[in-house]
Amino acid sequence: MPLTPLLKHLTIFNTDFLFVPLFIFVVTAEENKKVISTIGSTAELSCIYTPEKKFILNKLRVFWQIADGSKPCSVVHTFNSGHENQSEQCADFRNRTRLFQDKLENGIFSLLLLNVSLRDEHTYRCIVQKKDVVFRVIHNADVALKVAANNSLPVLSGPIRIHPNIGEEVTLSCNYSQGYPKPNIYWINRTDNSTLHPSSLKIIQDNDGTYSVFSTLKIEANSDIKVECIIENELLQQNLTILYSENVTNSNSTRSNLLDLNEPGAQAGGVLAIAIVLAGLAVLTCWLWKRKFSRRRSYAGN
Ligand SMILES: *C1O[C@H](CO)[C@@H](O)[C@H](O)[C@H]1NC(C)=O
Ligand SMILES: *[C@@H]1O[C@H](CO)[C@@H](O)[C@H](O)[C@H]1NC(C)=O
Ligand SMILES: *[C@@H]1O[C@H](CO)[C@@H](O)[C@H](O)[C@H]1NC(C)=O
Ligand SMILES: *[C@@H]1O[C@H](CO)[C@@H](O)[C@H](O)[C@H]1NC(C)=O
Ligand SMILES: *[C@@H]1O[C@H](CO)[C@@H](O)[C@H](O)[C@H]1NC(C)=O
Ligand SMILES: *[C@@H]1O[C@H](CO)[C@@H](O)[C@H](O)[C@H]1NC(C)=O
Ligand SMILES: *[C@@H]1O[C@H](CO)[C@@H](O)[C@H](O)[C@H]1NC(C)=O
Ligand SMILES: *[C@@H]1O[C@H](CO)[C@@H](O)[C@H](O)[C@H]1NC(C)=O
Ligand SMILES: *[C@@H]1O[C@H](CO)[C@@H](O)[C@H](O)[C@H]1NC(C)=O
Ligand SMILES: *[C@@H]1O[C@H](CO)[C@@H](O)[C@H](O)[C@H]1NC(C)=O
Repeated sequence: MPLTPLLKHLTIFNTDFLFVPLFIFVVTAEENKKVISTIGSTAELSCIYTPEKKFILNKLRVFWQIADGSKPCSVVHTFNSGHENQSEQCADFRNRTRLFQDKLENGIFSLLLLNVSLRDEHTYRCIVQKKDVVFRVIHNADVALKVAANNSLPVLSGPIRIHPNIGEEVTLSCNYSQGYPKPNIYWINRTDNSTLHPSSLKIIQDNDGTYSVFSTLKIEANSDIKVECIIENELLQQNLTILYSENVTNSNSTRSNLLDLNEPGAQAGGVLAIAIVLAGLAVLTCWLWKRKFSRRRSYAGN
């Protein structure tokens, strides 16, 4: 019984009929590329069409446009018959776009977009025309630009250079700013790699579109603390981690004794105490002597 559907599948898969849509799928996957770029960096939007022979530049047009269609202005970069013509370029892209001038004739029409910002998240379309008698489209490609932000590192804080007492409640806080897209946060106990649940977690989107994270973790210091805060950027497949590590004091009495012995005041106090004891002993000895003598004297006097 279970064999029948499986066999059916295999038969269908082997027919040439199914091979056609599969082939089409491969082509679309190649032409619709995704590029991930971080804020402030330069993105390369790829558009490559390798010709049989070199292109003649004054018979070539390259248009880079925003393909979304939602924006009022869609012109990103224009190369027309041997010259760049940015008269129609959207103000957003002014001075931020470059073609590989010396590679155009080899069919490399890729665009460099400088100083990427969150507003640049679009699907871009490259349209290449070649003139034989009239200009005709010979190639087009779409590139989806995804923008990520990771310009800062998480900041983790807790009690600094104060060893918490055993059993004491300790609060750690982990902040992160200006991430994009919305980050994930994890607290990990590095002693056994278990996940800890934050006591508070606030993720807010700032005016510039980036996200900030504020999280706290309350733990009971039952043993030495080794806790990590992880900020995950799923788009970049990147984890930013920061570790908090602090040893706890085994018992409060041991701690205070150790501390006291190391303090100069305590040493002076110790010396004073010994002096007082010695003085007391001296006084006692004197008194005993005196008593002995006076007894003798009175005996002698009798
Ligand atoms: C710390 O000292 C207090 C009183 O001195 C005592 O009640 C408490 O049990 C001590 N804690 C530990 C962990 O030794
Ligand atoms: C640039 O293109 C505009 C129209 O899009 C045209 O009016 C202008 O003459 C062109 N400039 C050059 C230098 O070709
Ligand atoms: C573009 O660059 C030119 C020269 O480098 C400069 O004069 C112009 O102000 C710049 N435009 C913008 C919008 O930054
Ligand atoms: C990059 O773009 C931002 C705005 O998105 C601007 O504030 C900054 O000055 C630009 N940096 C450079 C080097 O042009
Ligand atoms: C952000 O990501 C880029 C690319 O993955 C990496 O080169 C850079 O070091 C990262 N920045 C920070 C602050 O981690
Ligand atoms: C995190 O942000 C909160 C609220 O702004 C602040 O009280 C705390 O000190 C910050 N922690 C760190 C480690 O910067
Ligand atoms: C971390 O794991 C160790 C070992 O399982 C455990 O003893 C300790 O209490 C844990 N720390 C926290 C803060 O949960
Ligand atoms: C915890 O995970 C790290 C890598 O993420 C590994 O190096 C370490 O040995 C692990 N520790 C334990 C106690 O499983
Ligand atoms: C980041 O860390 C989390 C928690 O340990 C893990 O689930 C995730 O797979 C990590 N992501 C990457 C890209 O390493
Ligand atoms: C905690 O104690 C271990 C040895 O017991 C030492 O190696 C480590 O440096 C200490 N860590 C801190 C933060 O004091």
